[in-house]
Amino acid sequence: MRLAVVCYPTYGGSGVVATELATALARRGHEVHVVSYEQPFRFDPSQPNLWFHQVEVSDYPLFRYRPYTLNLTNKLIALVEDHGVEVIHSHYAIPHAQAAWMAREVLQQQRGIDVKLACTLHGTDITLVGREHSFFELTRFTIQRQDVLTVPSRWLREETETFFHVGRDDVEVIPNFVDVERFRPAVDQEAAKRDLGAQGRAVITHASNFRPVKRVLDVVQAFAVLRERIDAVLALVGDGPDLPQALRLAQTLGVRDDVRALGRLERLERVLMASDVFLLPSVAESFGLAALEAQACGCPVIGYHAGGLPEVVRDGESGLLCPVGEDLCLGTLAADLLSDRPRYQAMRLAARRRAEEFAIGPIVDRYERVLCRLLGAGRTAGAAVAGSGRVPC
Ligand code: GMT
Repeated sequence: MRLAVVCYPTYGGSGVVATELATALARRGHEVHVVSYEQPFRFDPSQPNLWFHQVEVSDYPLFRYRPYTLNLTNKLIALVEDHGVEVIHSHYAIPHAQAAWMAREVLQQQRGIDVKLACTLHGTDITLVGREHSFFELTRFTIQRQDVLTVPSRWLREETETFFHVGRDDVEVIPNFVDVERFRPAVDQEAAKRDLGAQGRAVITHASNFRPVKRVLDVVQAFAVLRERIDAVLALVGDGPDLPQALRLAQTLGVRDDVRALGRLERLERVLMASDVFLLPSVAESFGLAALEAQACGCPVIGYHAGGLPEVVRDGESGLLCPVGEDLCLGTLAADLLSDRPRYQAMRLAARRRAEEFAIGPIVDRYERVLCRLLGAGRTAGAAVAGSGRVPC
């Protein structure tokens, strides 16, 4: 299969899923062209069968706002013409699904070429941005015109169905996945803590893009509650608009000296391996990839019973979920858990087991099947073609 993958290159779940899926499909012998305005985070340029195509954004004095979507559309048209791309897989609807649909229209009407469209909806494209009046109609129109739609959770499928009037049978749930070899419990957790300057202390971690949906202030409030009982450090990984306010709140609550703002990290697993608890109190998380990666490192997750998180974290088994907004509950449950070593150790094992259910291989199989199915009879995914390492599709 010759595939174009359109994604955001930034530090965040949709770009990570798109890039790792592209890499995995390239490893299986598919020809994969990743398209974005910058080379994505976690993209490996040395991987055979995998190419990156940068969208050059036009500048002209008349353009107060640069027309990225148009440049992207033209890039997709060129990729189909020059490389015989058969499927365009957009990650995050806006503006990728619109650009893919426009490219297909041009190709069909001007060249008589039929390209298939797949779109993976990731979260705020449906729950927030896509619902804005100025995006809604076009988002609804273009997602309805995709040949296949996938979402990472049943919860996001329901949101898509309710707000965008897409039939439940037209949306396939394919969860996020994790490389369980890369994200694994530390052989020596104390050594991992030493690297963070937190030897002998509990490490509480939060990783995100620090947007309002993540409720980062609740992370700090919860940490302050826990800190009254447990000697702990709060590791904040990533960056975003709410980080400065979170640090100010830590100052106000008297815990600023225990907070480490680590910024964007290439190797998140190093911090997760040192972590004792991962906090993710989002109000509408479609899945929570970071929570999955934390569990893969044997780190229980504490968050809110909201969005798709209960589909990732088994409440009471691999983590603990509180009612939305109850940051006192988050801090108290975390402190109780860390004070009960046998229960905590059992939860660490359960977290790892839960993550193994989302191991990359079988989930890439599902994407591969869905994409290959688009190419029609005789183009199904399956065992490698003898000797070539290539799949039939
Ligand atoms: O929706 C966003 O905030 C952006 C997006 C991203 O690019 O990080 O995150 C979403 O996609 C991830 C991958 O599918 C999911 O694991 C995240 O839960 C989801 N974020 C939200 O729904 C808030």
